[in-house]
Amino acid sequence: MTRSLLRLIAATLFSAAALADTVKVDNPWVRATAPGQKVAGGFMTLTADADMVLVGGTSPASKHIELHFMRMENGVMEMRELKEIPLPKGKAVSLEPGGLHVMFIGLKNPIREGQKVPLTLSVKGPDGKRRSIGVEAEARRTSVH
Ligand SMILES: [Cu+2]
Repeated sequence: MTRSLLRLIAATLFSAAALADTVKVDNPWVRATAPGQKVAGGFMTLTADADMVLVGGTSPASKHIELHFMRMENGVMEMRELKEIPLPKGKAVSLEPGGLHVMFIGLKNPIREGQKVPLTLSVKGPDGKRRSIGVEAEARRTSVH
């Protein structure tokens, strides 16, 4: 297939998705890494205009994207993988340090402060169909976990 044809198909898919149920993504960012670090947390606020579910994602920056939940339990950090994160209609769901987040697993390169990291979120709509949402997460350095 030619490159322009692929682009045309992509444009058609995206415009079709724009007419359907969507998820607004606010303030997407990713934590800049320390030397040798192979994972990084990604954060944002998601607001769906229908009952949807975040089911995963992909990024050229890492081998995998996982959905995680983190909390402090008796002074011990507990982090576990979630299969999905519900996005109830009209409710802002915050992915933030110390709670829900996306995890970039197996980083191919260090993430430097100020860098834009592409991320494609996969969400499932009320019809059970999956949609892709492209996001650019800005890398920030912060000491807060
Ligand atoms: Cu995590």
